[in-house]
Parts: sequence; C-alpha cells; structure tokens
Amino acid sequence: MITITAFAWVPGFAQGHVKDLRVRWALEEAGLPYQTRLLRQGDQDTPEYRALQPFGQVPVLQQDGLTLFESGAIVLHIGERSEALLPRDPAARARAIQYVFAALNSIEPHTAALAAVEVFHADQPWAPLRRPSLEAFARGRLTGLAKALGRKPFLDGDQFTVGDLIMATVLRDLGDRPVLAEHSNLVDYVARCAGRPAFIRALNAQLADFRRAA
Ligand SMILES: N[C@@H](CCC(=O)N[C@@H](CS)C(=O)NCC(=O)O)C(=O)O
Repeated sequence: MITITAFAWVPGFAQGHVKDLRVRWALEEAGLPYQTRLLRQGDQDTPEYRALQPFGQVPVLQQDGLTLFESGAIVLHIGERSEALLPRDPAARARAIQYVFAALNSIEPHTAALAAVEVFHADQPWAPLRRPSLEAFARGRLTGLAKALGRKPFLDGDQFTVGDLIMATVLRDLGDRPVLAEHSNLVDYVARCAGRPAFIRALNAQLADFRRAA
C-alpha cells in the first residue's frame, strides 16, 4: 500500500492547498489506493522524518521500500504507472514532463514569492517595496503561459497530463489575484482541471484528514 505524509493541521487558509494534494490527485487519476501518515507539530523535525525528507516538508511517498520526496518527482513516479498522467507516445511524454518543470521552475518561484510577500511578510516595512517587482515577474510568466495555452483545453492539447496537474495546483494557489484573473483562459483552465472528479476526491480527502485529526 502506498503511504503519503501530510500535516494533521495547517492554518485555515492553507487547508486544501498543502502539496500532498498533488500526490493525492495523481493517485486518484491513476486509480491507485493510498493511506496517509499525518504529521503532528514537531514530527517533521525528528531525525526519523528528516531521514525521509531532508527539509522536514510534506509530502513523502513510501511504497515497497521506496521513499520519495518532492511532489514533482512523486507525481512523475506515479505517472510512470498511468497513461492518464503520462502519455506513452515519447514526444507527448517529453512535453508533459516539460510542463512539470515549467510549472515548478519557471512559474511557481514567482507566484509563490508574490503570495509569500502578501501573506507571510505583509507587515514587514520592505514588503510594499518588494511586491511590485514580484508581481511584475509573475505577470510576465503568466502572460507567456496564457499565450502558450491559447484556446487549448490543456497545455499539450486535448489530453490532460501530469504537466497540467502540477501547473493547475501552482496557478490555483494564486486564488483571485489579478496576475491570474486577467487571463480568462488561465482561469478557465484552472477550473477545468479542478473540476476533474479525481481532483475533487483528492481535495476532499485532504480536508477530511484535517477534520479527522482536529
Ligand atoms: N518542493 C517541495 C515543497 C514542499 C512544501 O513546500 N511543503 C510544505 C507544505 S505545502 C511544507 O511542508 N512546509 C513546511 C516547511 O517547509 O517546514 C515539494 O514540492 O514537495
């Protein structure tokens, strides 16, 4: 049985956004059952957990002696077992992987930095000075992404892939921020991805774990 780690508690604004959601979603798309190991405060700093995840973060996936951290790597690993996530055609597969990297490497650093300055550092004297350039960077990347997506349903065309799974979670974390809201095709894209039954099951499962652990 696959086990993934998740937090027993996070602040309300983060519930439904913790990165084990990506792994739950991939497992749901692939039709693979899993169980969760919920970390309570302090568990992430134990030597036992740091041996699994050097940074003390969630998620970690464990199965049959394999331990994996980094949600992108985990989701790609799950994709190896499901054509619903990674197409068999080598070129389409390479493009799906390309979009995983685009999401994690070219988009998320900028969108996460923007969200962090607004959420975690809002009361810092430097925050109003830093925010405009972070927003400008994020806007530039999202404008490029919106053009690349165009009117296609998914990044590579008609088929949802692991690239969409990661990209949608990155964009969804922006909520209704203007950098996303000003691109109606990206807003529709996030809604299309988040409307998938597998996403809804994954989201409900994360929220149910918080409720159970409360
Ligand atoms: N790059 C990592 C990031 C994981 C991550 O940021 N996890 C957050 C929850 S969403 C976490 O564990 N934060 C606690 C911490 O960093 O101490 C991944 O994608 O798995």
